[in-house]
Amino acid sequence: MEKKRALITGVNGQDGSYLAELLLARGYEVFGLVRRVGLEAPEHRLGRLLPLLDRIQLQPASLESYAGIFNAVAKIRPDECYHLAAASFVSYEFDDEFSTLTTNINGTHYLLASLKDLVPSCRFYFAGTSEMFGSAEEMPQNEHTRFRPRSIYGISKVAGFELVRNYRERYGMHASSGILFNHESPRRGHEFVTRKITSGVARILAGQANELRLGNLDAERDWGFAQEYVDAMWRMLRQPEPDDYVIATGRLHSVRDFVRIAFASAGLDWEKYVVTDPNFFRSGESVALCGDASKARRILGWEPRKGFEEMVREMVAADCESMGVELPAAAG
Ligand code: G4F
Repeated sequence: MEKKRALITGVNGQDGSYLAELLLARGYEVFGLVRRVGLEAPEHRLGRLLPLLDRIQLQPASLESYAGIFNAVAKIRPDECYHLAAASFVSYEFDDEFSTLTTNINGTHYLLASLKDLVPSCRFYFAGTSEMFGSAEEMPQNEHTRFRPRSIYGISKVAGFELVRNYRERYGMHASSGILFNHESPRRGHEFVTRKITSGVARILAGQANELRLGNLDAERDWGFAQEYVDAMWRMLRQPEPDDYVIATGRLHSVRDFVRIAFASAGLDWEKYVVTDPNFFRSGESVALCGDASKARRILGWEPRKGFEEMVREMVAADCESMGVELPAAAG
């Protein structure tokens, strides 16, 4: 039997790399869209994919070019397409609003339009986010909660979400959106607070730093484990009908909780090292978002498994290992 062909945008990100592994393990032929520069220096730009490079096929294309996306889709003719690529750092300052909006909205639109014209039977997944809820009116948030985005990133994702819904309803495409709350792992980018903390702990243990500067320690997030979240994406495309699903743990933790567990797992007292720095506070950040994933549990049979503390410890251990520092045996 011919293998199913899956196209992943953002394949070199945290989620993309986990998803590529999952699809390979489930017998797919995996294609990844990357920027041309990524192919020039894969060891620097495609680090998370290095162990997979001989098993996936990379196609250079920019999400900013309709012709580039159209040609890539025409060449690959995927059975499933997972659209994960986006400018994804959250800021409430509206500092880079034009580029974030243009890339995120056009990229999604170009992809949907190309698939509709070339392979309308392709099943499509869109990476939505809890940032779409913004200053939500209810807690926890589910698929019926009104979107009130407060960041440009959130606005761009609401626009993408609406494009997906319209392509589904107008053209009958099997297009689904996951509304994913924060999800972390040892592959998380260093610009996000969780990885900043765990790599900071490893640097302190290695004697390369003596403090860690952070923003609001009282900020709360619903943090899950990324590898489990990509499985939810795959499950969405298995359903007979396309739909939208919240993916979350339903539990809130503060940045301070994360810090405390991370430092304790390395035998360190966090209060000696963590400095709060106004530069890392986000103005305009207010509501803590917490997801209700009961629809995903009921229909997809998906539920979060790894606990918060276990995930934090694993992230610290992975950063220590990659830096060649040993965790104290009795830490924790
Ligand atoms: O790790 P963060 O930067 O993630 P954020 O903003 O919640 O966004 C992530 O999750 C979203 C939901 O899935 C995605 F849409 C988005 O693409 C991204 O993946 O910040 C988490 C919290 C915030 O409340 C922030 O104010 O940590 C707080 N924080 C405190 N100190 C910090 C810091 N965040 C960062 N990045 N750096 C700090 O020093």
